[in-house]
Amino acid sequence: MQEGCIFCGIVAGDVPSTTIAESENVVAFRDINPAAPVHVLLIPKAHVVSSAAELRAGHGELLGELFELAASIADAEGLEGTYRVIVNSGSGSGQTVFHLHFHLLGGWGRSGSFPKTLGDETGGVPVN
Ligand code: DGP
Repeated sequence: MQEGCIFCGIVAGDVPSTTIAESENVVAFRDINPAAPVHVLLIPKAHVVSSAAELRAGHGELLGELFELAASIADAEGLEGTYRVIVNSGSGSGQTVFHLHFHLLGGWGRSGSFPKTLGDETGGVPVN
């Protein structure tokens, strides 16, 4: 637990959140400011690293666990395998909370109404 970290506060139960799923080392809760019909944050329970730039090969098992939980949440939310997982690393990319987290975004439906530019959900950077 890192002093002053809002996500550590959520894991500890000191900060309220809508937790929807957890596994041994990962917890998932709804984003307070949703940018898609389904917007869930997945975080390691421990303050392992502050941002994705600090991830190393040794974190592989944790990341596998996290992506497995993301897939099961997507199933439970009816996303049928159609979703985005986004990670902002560094304040210049839009990162505002410095406890590693992944955004699971989806629920746009099959209408083709999903954002065509990567990052539209959180800022907007053209893909091409
Ligand atoms: P990022 O910009 O990638 O660092 O994403 C941080 C996200 O965390 C942002 O979408 C808003 C969300 N957030 C910040 N504080 C809270 C909180 O206290 N509760 C919840 N549920 N989400 C939060």
